[in-house]
Amino acid sequence: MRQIISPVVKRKDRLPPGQHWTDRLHILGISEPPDIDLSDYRLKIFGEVEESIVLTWDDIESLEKVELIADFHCVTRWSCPDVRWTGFHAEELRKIAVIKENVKAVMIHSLDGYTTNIPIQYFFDEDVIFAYRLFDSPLPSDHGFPLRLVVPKLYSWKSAKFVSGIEFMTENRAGYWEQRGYHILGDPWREQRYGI
Ligand SMILES: Nc1nc2c(c(=O)[nH]1)N[C@H]1C(S)=C(S)[C@@H](COP(=O)(O)O)O[C@H]1N2
Ligand SMILES: [Mo]
Repeated sequence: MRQIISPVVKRKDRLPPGQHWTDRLHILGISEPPDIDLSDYRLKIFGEVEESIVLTWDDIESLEKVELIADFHCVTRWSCPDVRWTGFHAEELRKIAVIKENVKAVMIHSLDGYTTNIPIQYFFDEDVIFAYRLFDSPLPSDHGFPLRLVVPKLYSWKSAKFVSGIEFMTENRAGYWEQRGYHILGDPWREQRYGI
């Protein structure tokens, strides 16, 4: 299996300003984890694509697997080092859907009603994956079962859990927390916690 070590773990300023290390992922979410039966699960790819695509769980498992090691930085100031995830690389989506050239951002949609927006160059980055395993176990429901995004270079509110949709957009648009005052980008090294 291909392994990616996110460049965030090799930075000289590995711990972003105003953060402290913790030894585990704390569970944060806007509601209880949704109940999901994998046979009913669907992942929709829509918006600015030539044709919308719907993937089943079998489709997702057949995508090339990749392992990612990355730190996880929550805007509430805890950071967890060396988290190991397994899933598929965001770039795999380019093999599945024809993404229009004028796309500027994606909106990730989740089964708990959560959304979050990511500029396209941050989404198609070397260390962005959709994960379905955490360390050596299937992704626990609290951490986003069955599928979550992992975006190591942004605060972890961008790492949406329970992902059900990926919407390609020609303009960046604010997601759930971004509408409620979180920064539109959220770069931890620039301390983009709140505000524009
Ligand atoms: N669907 C969904 N994804 C979400 C959230 C949420 O409320 N719903 N919270 C975000 C926030 S603020 C953080 S810090 C991380 C927490 O991930 P964890 O619970 O696996 O530690 O998930 C992010 N992804
Ligand atoms: Mo968070």
